[in-house]
Amino acid sequence: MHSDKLLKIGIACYPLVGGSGILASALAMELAARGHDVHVFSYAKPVRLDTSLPRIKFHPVAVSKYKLFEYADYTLPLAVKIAEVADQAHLDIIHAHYAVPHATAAYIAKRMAKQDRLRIVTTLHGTDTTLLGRDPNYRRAIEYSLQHSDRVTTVSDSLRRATEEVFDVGKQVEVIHNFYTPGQPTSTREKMREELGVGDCFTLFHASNLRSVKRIDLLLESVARCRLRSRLKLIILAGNSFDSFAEKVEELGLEETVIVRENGYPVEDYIEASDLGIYTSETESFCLSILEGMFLGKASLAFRVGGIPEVMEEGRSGLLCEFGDCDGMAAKIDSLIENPERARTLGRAAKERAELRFTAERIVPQYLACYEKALAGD
Ligand code: GMT
Repeated sequence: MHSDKLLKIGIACYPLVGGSGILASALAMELAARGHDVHVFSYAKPVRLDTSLPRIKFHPVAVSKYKLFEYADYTLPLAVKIAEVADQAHLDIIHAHYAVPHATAAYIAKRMAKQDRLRIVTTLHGTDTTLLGRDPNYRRAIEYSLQHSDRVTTVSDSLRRATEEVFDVGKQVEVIHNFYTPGQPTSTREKMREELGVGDCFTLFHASNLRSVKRIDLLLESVARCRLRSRLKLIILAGNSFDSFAEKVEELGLEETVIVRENGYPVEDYIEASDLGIYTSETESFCLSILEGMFLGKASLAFRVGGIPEVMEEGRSGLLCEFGDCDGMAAKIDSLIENPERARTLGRAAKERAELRFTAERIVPQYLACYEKALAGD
């Protein structure tokens, strides 16, 4: 259990639509709502961070573009900004979300800061272990930064195991699952379905940054193999440009099936309009988007990779296929098109599970307890 002591917490994260920045922003706002002072560091305002809230201060990190630099450096300006704020605001904790470069910048800041109370908590989110952790150009720096973090957490047990395989962390790695607080949809299911033109088709949604680990090729293949494709739509909420997949959509004859919205917001409106989430990643430490759907009563169909089986229980609050089994995915979609009530039953169980296990009320105290252990030198 954590005490009621109010803390001064710095959070370094990415500002983009990726899950690590979204989780870090949600955590910042939840901590501020509980009375803590929260300082957020990034090169742009994180998309879901509401900086008008009391006790939230956003510190933009400016990157200088010197002619000598072929590649602009972000790690050092971030470290300098954290150290400055640590001194001025007497930060207790700097919480690095995604190790590269945040945990390294936090370590440099801690060494530079004029106060000696600053403690580092690093949360690994996924590819900082699974991709960069295996990259010889990064591995050693990440491992060093983890060894010099006071506490290290991962967002799933699967990622904890991967982390312990890849790095010698030198300390216990704690699992703190992700949480989500759904926003209110701003439209109705009927209006959104009309706007999207999905008619009475069974509607899938996929929300991601479309990076290569998301395997959009397998997503499109799975949908293309559905026998009942004429009764199906797929909404893709794309965090990045979808242009490079347009050819594949055409090649598979999916022009009438796939509806793309780049940076569609709020996600709640689109999820509400759909019937089932679909994820085909080759690696996924947690998959926050699946959780977003669960809170809105929508289950997902996904490949059995990484931490996804920790988020949903197969056959009860979601459906899984082995990685790469596009025929299996298509068969499951077809059976739900024929029996949409089954999708609704899965969705109700998904919501129940999300509300039981992955709320801010349940998860935020685990981060606070982690901060206190870091401060106590545990
Ligand atoms: O590691 C990444 O891919 C980055 C990160 C992001 O910013 O989107 O995604 C990871 O963190 C999310 C939040 O904890 C998890 O829900 C995602 O599963 C995870 N992505 C991967 O493991 C590929």
